[in-house]
Amino acid sequence: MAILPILETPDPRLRQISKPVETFDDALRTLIADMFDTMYDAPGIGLAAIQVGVPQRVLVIDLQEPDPEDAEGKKVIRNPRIFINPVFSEQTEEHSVYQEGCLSVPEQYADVTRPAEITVDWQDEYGKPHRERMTGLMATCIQHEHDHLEGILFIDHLSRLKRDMVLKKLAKARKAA
Ligand code: GNR
Ligand code: NI
Repeated sequence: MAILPILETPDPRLRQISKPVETFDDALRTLIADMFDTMYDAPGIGLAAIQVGVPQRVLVIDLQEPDPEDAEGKKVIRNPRIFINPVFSEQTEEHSVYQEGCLSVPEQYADVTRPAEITVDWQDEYGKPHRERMTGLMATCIQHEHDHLEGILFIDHLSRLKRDMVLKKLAKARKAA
């Protein structure tokens, strides 16, 4: 178990293009376990390996909101998902708008428009291939995570004006901290 430091913008490592995973070994599975620890601790609903400084095409997602126990100590059932070397096809013309955030752009949120549905091919941690049609928040989240593999952040989808507003607010929040 290890909680890894999360890179934040404008760290240039976040702009790297991540490389396909070719070796499905114990080191990969340790990385994935550490990514889940880091994501749940943050807390967040997704994490790309490059956000912890590893430029490999590995994503983890758990759309269940984050605390394993809520205020009343009720257990939230976790649904951890692993996506290695994800590839998209058959995206819809229809788009959806979601207020996105990113652990690498801490505590800043903005509406992002993306295809509402998308088909994803990927491999699991043993290299086995999978395909699934993604909708709703999962479609949004996996597109946000896939962007990280290409060095793209959600703020890159905003107008320059909105992006500058977000970056200004981030700078102000950091100064106050
Ligand atoms: O925790 C996260 N929440 C979120 C909300 C809307 C759309 C995407 C996300 S992903 C984000 C965690 C993160 O930065 N993943 O890269
Ligand atoms: Ni992100």
